[in-house]
Amino acid sequence: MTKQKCILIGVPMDCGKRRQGCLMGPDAYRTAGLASTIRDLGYAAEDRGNVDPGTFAPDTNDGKLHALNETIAWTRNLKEAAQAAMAEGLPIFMGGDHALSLGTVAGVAAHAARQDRPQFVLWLDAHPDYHTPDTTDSGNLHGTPLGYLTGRGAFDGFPEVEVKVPTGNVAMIGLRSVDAPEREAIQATDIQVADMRAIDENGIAAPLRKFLERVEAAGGMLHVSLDVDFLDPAIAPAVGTTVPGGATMREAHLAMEMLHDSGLVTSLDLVELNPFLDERGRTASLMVELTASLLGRRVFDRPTRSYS
Ligand code: 5AB
Ligand code: MN
Ligand code: MN
Ligand code: MN
Repeated sequence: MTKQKCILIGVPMDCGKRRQGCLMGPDAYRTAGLASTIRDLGYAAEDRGNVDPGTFAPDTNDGKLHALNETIAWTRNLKEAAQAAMAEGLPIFMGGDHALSLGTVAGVAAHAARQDRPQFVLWLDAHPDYHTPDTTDSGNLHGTPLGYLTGRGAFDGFPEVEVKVPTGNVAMIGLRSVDAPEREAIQATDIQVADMRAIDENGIAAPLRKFLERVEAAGGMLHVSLDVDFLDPAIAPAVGTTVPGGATMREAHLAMEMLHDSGLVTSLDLVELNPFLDERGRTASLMVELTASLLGRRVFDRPTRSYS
């Protein structure tokens, strides 16, 4: 990865689900020293403060979908903020719940299209977040971003996704909680999936290497969306949707180290951190450490790996 400028963007978005607390995420990352950690690795890092959703009609929440108007408002503003930040460096979105990816990925994909480059998305998560407003049972829109971004189903009221992410450009790694409508839909696509069973059998390097080879061969831009619940709750308790049996500390660091060595990552979401549920900041600190690995912190230098 060339040492470009990292643009830190706080996204105190908390409306993608009912349990509150993710709005404290951006300040937890600041407190855990994300910017200085990045600078210590030799990058420039600018903290641009927080994005806001602007004005929106109050949500009555009498329908199935929770905080629909607010989520749409965030999506609009985030899409713009993401597209603008891509012209300047490597944006790191400090969330905020995973509904923020509705906007951030739409924005980075729009930027990629302008560069005539395909957008790839790596989803590190216990969940596929592949619902649509129709298929979601919970009505929590943090479970829908990949449905929206790939053009699955109707997202009434949301900005139109002019530049969809082709399902063949998506990899989901870490899955262990998949709802029935998501499973059926995923199986009908060419999304690359590595659930925890596959990781147990083959390790995390094999599916990631395969995906990175495809990104590199296509000359793609790579967005990484890192959900705290990708990690095992024993090492990352600060998330509302814990699912046991997640990635270990070393699996997660290895994935980040491989992402760094690939030189392919162009944008990053850090999502679902709920500092209210943390234990003395350990989850926030772990997410900062993982970001450091993704940006090149290492024990010894290794030759940069080519994936083509
Ligand atoms: B997260 C669930 N599939 O739709 C739903 O944390 C969970 O961003 C979604 O991955 C989890 O509510 C969303 C049961
Ligand atoms: Mn998620
Ligand atoms: Mn999740
Ligand atoms: Mn979650």
